Amino acid sequence: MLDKAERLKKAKALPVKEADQHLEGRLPPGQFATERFPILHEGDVPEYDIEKWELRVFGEVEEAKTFSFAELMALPQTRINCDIHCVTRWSKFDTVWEGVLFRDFLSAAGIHYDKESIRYVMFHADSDYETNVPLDDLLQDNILLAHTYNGKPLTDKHGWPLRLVIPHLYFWKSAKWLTGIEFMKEDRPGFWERNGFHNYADPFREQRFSGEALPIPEDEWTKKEYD
Ligand SMILES: Nc1nc2c(c(=O)[nH]1)N[C@H]1C(S)=C(S)[C@@H](COP(=O)(O)O)O[C@H]1N2
Ligand SMILES: [Mo]
Repeated sequence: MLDKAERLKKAKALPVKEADQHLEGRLPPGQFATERFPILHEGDVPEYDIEKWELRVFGEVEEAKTFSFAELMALPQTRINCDIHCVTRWSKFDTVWEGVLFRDFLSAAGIHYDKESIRYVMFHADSDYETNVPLDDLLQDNILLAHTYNGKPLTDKHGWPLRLVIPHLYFWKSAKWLTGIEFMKEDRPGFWERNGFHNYADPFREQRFSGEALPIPEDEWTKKEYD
């Protein structure tokens, strides 16, 4: 047993896989493809009593509502396959998620808002995390409130019980441990958006930072925890 622990401690990190030729168009500039699933977040991994957990919808909506996990599970469910891209330079191809499409959530859960004036949504998450996304982006057909990854419930570290998946923006927009969805008339920057990261975050246009490049070493992500 001890031997094994020692061997594991000494094990070298897997070499970073270069993107295969046929994946070229799918790898955004400045990214490296990996088969690992790095774990990145600020603060501690929260713990929940799923019976008490709830998701709040509030802000500029006709009526604020809260949803239990069971209520979300009773809504129409969708599976998506997508590539994900983190600003720290890792990309992961063909990740499979299940949950409720954001678009379906709005209609099935009866979220009414003024379509003329609501342009932005702020996602609230534990611990004290926020990220802002234009509403139009969220109405596309692969934006998911996800509870399942590769056929299994999300692990605690990857956002159980509910996380957002927005494949076409850098992955910091895909908030883990969602607690609230706020509808807004005006845009407002979230946590990373206030801390030097791009407001919109399109990986194919390399929208990493809002000003000067931040000093993130290119290989920093290879040193993070992953599974
Ligand atoms: N609640 C919360 N969600 C978060 C974060 C965070 O710090 N807190 N970090 C973001 C960042 S920077 C990334 S890259 C992804 C990482 O998700 P993963 O750990 O499942 O790979 O989560 C995003 N969602
Ligand atoms: Mo990230």
